[in-house]
Amino acid sequence: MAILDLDNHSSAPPCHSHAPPAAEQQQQQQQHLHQDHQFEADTEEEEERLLLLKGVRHLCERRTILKLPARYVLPPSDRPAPRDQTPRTTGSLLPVIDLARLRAPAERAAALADLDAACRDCGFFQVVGHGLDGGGGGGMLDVARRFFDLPFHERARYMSPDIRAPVRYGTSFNQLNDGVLCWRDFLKLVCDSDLDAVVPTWPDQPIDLREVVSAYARSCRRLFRELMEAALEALGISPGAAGEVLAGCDAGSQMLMVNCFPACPEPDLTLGMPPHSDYGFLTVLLQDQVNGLEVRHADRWLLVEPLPGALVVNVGDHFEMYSNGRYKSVLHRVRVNSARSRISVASLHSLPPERVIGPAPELVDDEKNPRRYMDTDFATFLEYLSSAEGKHKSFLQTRRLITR
Ligand SMILES: O=C(O)CCC(=O)C(=O)O
Repeated sequence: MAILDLDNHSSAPPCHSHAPPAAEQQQQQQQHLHQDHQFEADTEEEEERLLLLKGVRHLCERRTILKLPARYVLPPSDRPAPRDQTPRTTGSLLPVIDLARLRAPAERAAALADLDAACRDCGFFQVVGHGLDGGGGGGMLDVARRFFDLPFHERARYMSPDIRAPVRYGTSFNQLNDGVLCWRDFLKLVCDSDLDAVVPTWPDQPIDLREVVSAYARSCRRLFRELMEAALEALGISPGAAGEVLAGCDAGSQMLMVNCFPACPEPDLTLGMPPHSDYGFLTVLLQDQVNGLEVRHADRWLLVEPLPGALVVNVGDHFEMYSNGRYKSVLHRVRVNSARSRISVASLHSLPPERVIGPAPELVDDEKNPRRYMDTDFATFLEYLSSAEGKHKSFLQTRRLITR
């Protein structure tokens, strides 16, 4: 869940609804670096620590790294298995959902059954026929790559110690809790149903970033809406109740996590992202052709082979709770490699942050389907993130009433 900082994943757009007006936010962002002297060090040790806080890209730009710094080295039990021993998702392991079939009246029932099976068995699927601009987000990946290629001082304008900042450049997973750092830098962009209000606070370099990313965010929101409508139908939710959830989706939260995983000198000792599940209803993931995403399935890690033009979609914690456990929010992680840098963009979607989420009443009955989860809200999630429990990266576990 992308639990991470509120950033990462995790989630529901942090406190977006309480964000200060755009100009004020921009001013605040620019003040962060100058104000708090967060990068000034008195000792060599401190200098080293601060260097790592500036992110993996900066580290690789400043030094030739032949050996992984100790802060990134995972204990042996948490390391990824060597690549040649990791099973890959080919064929039916990661189901492919064709939106064209969902849209064709004669094929919809069969496509809904496939979607239902994917959400129950795997929690992950790939979507083709989505019609997103650029054949699946090519423009988005390109502008993301150019953003991470900017000189550090440009990226650093968006660094902030405030994990709730709606625009934030950062590194690792959850800087608050990570004992071992992750080999990842990210740009978090909280989106809103009123996107026009937030776009002026986003980075102004590269010059086309705001235009390309906002178009991509809108496409993801439409795709999320369409998939939710289909999944609610597949679950058998009545039109009235489904309509209420869909209205919540329209006004709901969206967060883009733009991830960069630079090439890593010792990739088998670390991870780009540790095992986590996502906080919202659905996540739409765009990745370049460099693999790295691994999904937990049948007690092993499967490496997801990118399918050209496809988007990867996964069920998040909220959907598992809402479906009373029928749909699965599955652990996933990202491994890195020594040859190529990888870019991915996760779009995390949920209902508005103030909404309480719990099992749909029509999916609960005392005999066969007892309620499996407590109700939850965003405030509870924030508490979890800052607690010791937040180290385990599975908020969902803390909401379970029945563990089976
Ligand atoms: O990069 C990926 O493949 C996954 C990213 C992810 O899990 C996240 O941003 O939450």
